[in-house]
Amino acid sequence: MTRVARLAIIGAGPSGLAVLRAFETARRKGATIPDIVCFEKQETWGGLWNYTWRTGLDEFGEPVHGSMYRYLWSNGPKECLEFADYSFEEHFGRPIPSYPPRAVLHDYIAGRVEKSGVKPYVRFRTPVRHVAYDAARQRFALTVADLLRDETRCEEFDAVVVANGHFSVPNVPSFPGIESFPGRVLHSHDFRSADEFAGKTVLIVGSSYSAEDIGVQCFKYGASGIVFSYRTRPMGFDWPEGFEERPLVTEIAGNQVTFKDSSRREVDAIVLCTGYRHSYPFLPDQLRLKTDNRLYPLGLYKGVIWQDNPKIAYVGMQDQYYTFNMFDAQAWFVRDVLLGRIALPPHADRQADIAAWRAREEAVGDPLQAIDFQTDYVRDLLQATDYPALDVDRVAELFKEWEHHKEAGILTYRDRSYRSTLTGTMAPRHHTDWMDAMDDSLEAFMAVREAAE
Ligand code: FAD
Ligand code: NA7
Repeated sequence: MTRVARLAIIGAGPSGLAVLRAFETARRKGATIPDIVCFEKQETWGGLWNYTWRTGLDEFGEPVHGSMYRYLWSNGPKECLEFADYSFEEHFGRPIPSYPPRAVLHDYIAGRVEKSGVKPYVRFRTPVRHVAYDAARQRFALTVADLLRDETRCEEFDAVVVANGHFSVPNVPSFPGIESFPGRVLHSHDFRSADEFAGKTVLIVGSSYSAEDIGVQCFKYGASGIVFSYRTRPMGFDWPEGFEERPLVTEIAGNQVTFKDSSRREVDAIVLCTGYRHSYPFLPDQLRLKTDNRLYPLGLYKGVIWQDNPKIAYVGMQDQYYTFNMFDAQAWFVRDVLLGRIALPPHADRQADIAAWRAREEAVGDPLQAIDFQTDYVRDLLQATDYPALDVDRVAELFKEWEHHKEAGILTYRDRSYRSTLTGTMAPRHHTDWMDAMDDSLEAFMAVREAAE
C-alpha cells in the first residue's frame, strides 16, 4: 500500500474514536501517522451515546442521528465491552456495577479519548456530504458541510474510514389500517421517554433488542400492558404478567389490532421496533456497503477493509454482541493496514477469506453460536496487532452467562454482577434494584452509591 499521508474518518462515535485512539497510540510509541481529520456531524463525540431530545431534523435541518432514549441502561454487562487499554476502574477510580446507564457509558467512552488528547483531530458539526474517488491519482475528494459557517468545502485524502454507525436510519414497514390508528405511532429511532406511555397498552412490533428493551422500559415506567408482535419468532422469555407475545400484525382498525393467528387486541400506541437500515448516502455505488444487519456483511476483508479498494475501510458495521472492544480490534487492524504494517493478501485470497467467514456465519443457529462466531472474529483481528491482551474466551463466557441471566429474569438480569476480565474485580451490586432505579443520571448512579458506602 502506498503511503497514506492524509486520512479522513467519518463519524466520532465509539467506532471513529477507536480509530483515533489506535493511531494516537501508535504515534505515542514513535510511529509516523497520517494527518487525520475526523468529521462529525453532531456537536460532540460519542455517537449514539449522546442523548438528544430531538427527533426528525435537528436545528440545522440535518437528520437526527440519535436513537437512544432516556432511561437507557446498558443491555449487556459492561465487562463484555471494556476497552483492553482503559478499564472502568481506571476511569471511575473504583469498581462500579455491571449495568450502567447511558450517561455513565458515555462518560467512559469520552473519558478515554479526552485523555488521549485527540480532540483537535475532530471537526464537529461537519457532516460529510459526498466522497469521490479519483482512481488515477488514488485520492478521495470529500465534500463536507460546515454547519456553523453554513459553508461547503472539498478536501482531499489518501484513505477514508467510514464509521457513521448503522442504527440511525429506521426501517419502517407499514401495516394495513395503520394510517387511521388514533394513537401515537413511532419507530424506536424516535422513542425518547417511556413516561408518555404510562397507563397505556403499547403494541411493540419486532422481536429483537429494541423491542425487548423498549417494552420493558415502558412497563417499568407504568404502561398497563405490552403486546409484542413478532415476524419470525417470539423472544420467548418467561414474561411476567402484563406482557404478551403475538405473531405479526395483519390489520389495524381503530384501536383494534388483528394478528396472524386471528387474535385481536386493543392498544393505545404503536412502537415499531423494526430495526435500522445501513445508510451511506455520501458514498458512490462502487464504494458503498450494501447489507442487512448481520454478523458478517460481504465486501469487507476481515470485516473492515473494502475488498475492491483497500484504502477505504468500515468500522463497526457488524451486528453487535461485542461493541467497544470489537471496534478497537477493528481500528487497530485498519490502522496497521493503512500504516503498511499488515500486508494485504491478493484480492482472490481476501475473497476466499470473506467467503469462509460468511459460510461460518450462515451456519450460526442460535445466540450462543453467534457469540462464539463473533468471539472468533475478534480473536482473529487481535492476533494481528499489538492491541493489549483481551481474554475473549472469558468475555464469551460472560456473554453466555448474560444470556442465561436474561432467560432467568428479563426484569432482573440487570441486578447481576460480573468479574472484569482486565482487573479481576467483581462488580459491586448496584444500590437499587434496576426495576426500582428510576433516575438514570450519572450522579444518581455514582453519588447514591457513595452515600450507601
Ligand atoms: P454511532 O454510535 O452511531 O456513531 C456514528 C457517528 O457518526 C455519530 O456520532 C454520527 O453523528 C456520525 N455521523 C453519521 N453520519 C455522518 C456524516 N455523514 N458525517 C459525519 N458524521 C456522521 N451497545 C452496547 O454495547 N450496549 C448497549 O447497551 C447498547 N444499546 C444500544 C441501544 C440503542 C437504542 C442502539 C441504537 C444501539 C445500542 N448499542 C449498544 C449499539 C451501538 O451501536 C454501539 O454501542 C455504538 O454506539 C456504535 O458506535 P459507532 O461509532 O459504530 O456508531
Ligand atoms: P434488529 O436487531 O436488527 O432487529 C430488528 C427487528 O425488527 C427484528 O425482530 C425483525 O424481525 C423486525 N422486523 C424487521 N422488519 C420487520 C417487518 N417488516 N415486520 C415486522 N418485524 C420486522 O434491530 P433492533 O433495533 O432491535 O436492535 C438494534 C440495536 O439497537 C442493537 O444493537 C441493540 O443493542 C439496540 P425478524 O426477526 O427479522 O423477523
